[in-house]
Order: sequence, then C-alpha cells, then structure tokens
Amino acid sequence: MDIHVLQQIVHKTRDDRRKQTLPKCSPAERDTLIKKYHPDFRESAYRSIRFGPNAGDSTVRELASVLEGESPIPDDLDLTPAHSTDVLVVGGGGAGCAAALHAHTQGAKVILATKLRLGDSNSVMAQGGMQVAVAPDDSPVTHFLDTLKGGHMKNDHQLLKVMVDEGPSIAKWLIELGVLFDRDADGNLHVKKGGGSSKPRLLTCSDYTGLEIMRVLKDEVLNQKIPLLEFSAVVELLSDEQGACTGAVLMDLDNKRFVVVAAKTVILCTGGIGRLHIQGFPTSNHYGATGDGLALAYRMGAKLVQIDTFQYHPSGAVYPEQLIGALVTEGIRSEGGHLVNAKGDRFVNELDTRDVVSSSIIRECEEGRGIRTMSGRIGVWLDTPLLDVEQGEGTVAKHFPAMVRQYERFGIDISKDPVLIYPTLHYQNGGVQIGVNGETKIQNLFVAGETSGGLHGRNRLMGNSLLDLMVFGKRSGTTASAQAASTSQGNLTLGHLRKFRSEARKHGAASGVQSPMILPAYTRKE
Ligand code: MEZ
Repeated sequence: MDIHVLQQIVHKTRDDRRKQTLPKCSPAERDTLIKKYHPDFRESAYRSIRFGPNAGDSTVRELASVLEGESPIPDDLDLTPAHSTDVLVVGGGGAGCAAALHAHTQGAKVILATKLRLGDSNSVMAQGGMQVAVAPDDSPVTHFLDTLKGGHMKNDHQLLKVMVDEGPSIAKWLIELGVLFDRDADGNLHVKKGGGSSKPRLLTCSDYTGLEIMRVLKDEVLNQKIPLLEFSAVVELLSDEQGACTGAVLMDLDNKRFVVVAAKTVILCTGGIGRLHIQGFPTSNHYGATGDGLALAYRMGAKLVQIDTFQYHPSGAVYPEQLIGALVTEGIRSEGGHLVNAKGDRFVNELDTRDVVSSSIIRECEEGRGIRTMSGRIGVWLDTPLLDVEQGEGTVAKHFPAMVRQYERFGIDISKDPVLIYPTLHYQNGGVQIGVNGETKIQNLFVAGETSGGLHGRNRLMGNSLLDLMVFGKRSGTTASAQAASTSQGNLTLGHLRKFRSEARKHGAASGVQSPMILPAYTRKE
C-alpha cells in the first residue's frame, strides 16, 4: 500500500496517544525482552574466534573473519621509514583530532594519518549531543550511575569514573576552542534529556552536534599545522623484538603504495565497525567504519573486550530507499516523538535504553504490527509532526534542521508526516581493552574512542560517545606524548605479523578476507 495511505493511522491516533504515559521496563522485563528480540542474542550470528588473544571467545561472524583475516603486507616489505615521529595518530575523527591536539600541546612531534579526509568519521555524523554533567541539579555521580545502569552494570568503573569526572573540563575546552553549544535565553548552556538518563545532560548544537565539534577541531588541527597524511589507511602496525609498537605501515590510497612511519608511540582512533553490516543490518556509520583498528591491535596481541555486543540504534531510516540505515536522531524521541505501530499504538517508553527500544521495535515487526514498504522493508512510525503539535509550529524545523534537510531532499516534510524507522547498526559497545590513559597491554600502543572497549558496558547511552572521544583522545594524546619523550625509537620489524601468520596457518584459518578491509567491497570499482 502507498506510504501516504499507511501514514494516516499516525495522524488519526495522535490525540489519544498524547494522553498516554508508558512506563519504562523493569530490569527483569528488560532482560526477557532483549534476550528474545535483540540481535546480540541471535546465536546463529556468532562463532568462536579460532586464534589470537581472544581465542575461544564468541563474536559475530563478520568481525571474527576480520580479526582472523590476512594482512596485505608481504613478509619482506622494505621497512625504511618515509616519516619519523614521536606520536602517530591514526584516524581523523573526534578521538584522533583530540589526541593529536593534546599530544601537540605537550610538545610532541605528531603525525595524523587518516584513511579518507580529515574529519571523515562517525564523529561528524553524531547528531543528538554530548552528555556532560553541567546542570545545577546534576552531578558526575548521577552520570556515572545512569551510564552503569544503561550498560547492564558491565562498564569498566575506572574508565567510566574518568569520563564523567572530566566531562565539564572537556566542555570548557571545546567552548574555548569555539564550539557553539545551544544556550537558553539567559545564556546558560542548554541541556536536553537522552534515553536512559535520569537528568537532562546533553549539550547540543541543534542536531549538528558532531559536525560543529568537528568543525572546530579540524580547524584547530590545521591551525596548529599538525602534519596530515590523508587518504592513508593504516594496514599494519610495526613492532620491535620485544613486541612493543614502533610505528605503522600505511597504504597511500591515491598511489597504491605502502608508506612506512616510524613512531615512538601510536594511537589508534579508527572508529567502529558499522560497515561490516553485521547480520545484514544497514548502518548509520560512514564508509570508513570497517573495524581496522580492532584487527591491527589484535594482530599485535592486544586483548579485545565485550566484542559480542553491538548497538542497534532504534531509529534508522527505512524509507525512502536512498536513506536506508541513516540515523534519525534520538533527539526527536527525547523531545516527545512517539513510536507507533501499524495499529496506531505506542508500544514502548521512547526514552527507555536503546537496547530496550530496538528490541521492542523488532518485536512489533516480527509479530505482525510493522509497516511494510513497497520494496518489502519493514519498520514502525516515528511521529515527528507531534513535536510541532505539542511545542508549536516550527519546532521540528528549529530543533532538527539536519533531519529536515535529510528528508526534504526526497520531498518529505517531517514536520507534517511521520517517518518510518527500524534499528540500524550504530556502534560497537566493546573494543580494545584500555587503561585510563588509553594505554593497551602492548607497549607504546594506545587506543581511543570507539575502537576501545569496556567503558560503555553492554549498551552505550546516547551522547556518551562524543564525551568518550574527547576524554580518552585527550588522555591518550597527553600520555603518548610524555611516553615518547622518555622512549627511544625502537626497531621496525614485522615480527608480530610473522607470529600471527604462523598461528593462523596452524589453525588452517585462511579466511580469504583481507584485513583491515579499509572500505566495504561495494564501494570499490572492480
Ligand atoms: O550518541 C549517539 O549515538 C547519538 C547522540 C545519536 C543520536 O541519536 O543522535
């Protein structure tokens, strides 16, 4: 049936729905629901990793293949360095820019290498805000407790404490650099409420928060004249005879040449894995999110944690086809947008944690209460016009300009018509195990941002990712810089890779997958 006909139920039921309040799930209800419907619990999607530091652990098949995959580097590659530096930062998103800026401020010689252009990252696409406990009735302790609850109590307490405590100073740093967070009529920082949070705590720049932060960070990296290697994908790390990290091999994507960088310390900030399209899910992630840092750190011997849990953001676009998987910010639900099934009913408290909301949407669709598009996709409605009805005409346009534009290109006015959504692969909850300064078990190798794991437990709260990037980008940059000052450049070898390859052979594990993947296969011209 035509989408415009199907939409009518949302308009018809709006007044009745406005009178309803839906309770949040109790912990027991939450457990039952997600075990039944959340993609993390589909056993057939998982398998054991055959070798390496996480041998025997279970993860999704797509990630297991990348971890066990084959390096593109020949054993006899000439390792004469084209560049030498104190700190090599890999990744040009939020964590990478923050790490590079802080390492530079400490006086280190820094190179920032990035697979695509500076800023091409999930950070730039982050819409709904950054959680920081700055409101008078809020505190880092409350932020800590909310995050712990959201993460099923599986968060690393040390990492979490550092993140919430340093939030306010990070916000100050960003404001001093020029980030224009939204303010109220008195000029105070305006805070919004996100799913799973007990207090309004999101600092926003309408729904362009990541773009605004990255505008400023990118400018600062350029102002500070930090040397950049763009279109340079890291394809292998380098190690000395003791297994310490001593640099990296990059692939110059323009000239298809390997470029060797000698570095006293390396910080991996390569982001997430959305473009592995786990379980066939569409994704909100940018094209470079192929889990490169996970594979590289793993080959060096770094342990990964919580790599069996992923975040499927409740609201990925389902219609029109051109937008499939694109994020429809949680901000819309934070401001009161209802989720509505084919019968016109609400079915979950829209501000419950993301794992609960996504599981509920999947339940509605599996039990026949979803809405099917003409191309056979399924989803539920997000009642966006409700915001204008509740808060006055123009609210959607004023608060969600990015969303309005995203849909307007396809002739859809989201202030007049609801949008169809379904969970989209958004975030990797786990990653490389780190300490509070982003340090890994591998000497001189640091990891920051989505590539790291442990902080968010089994379900990240909205807005904690941008804060994570800034806090651990800063801490890893500062520490890597100090460490570089007291370290001499180690030998450049591929000793770790030889060992990894021999282990792979023992397990008969030639997966045929090149790792890192760099870009998803469907973006390449064959
Ligand atoms: O932290 C996020 O993932 C976020 C703010 C997303 C969004 O819905 O806007």
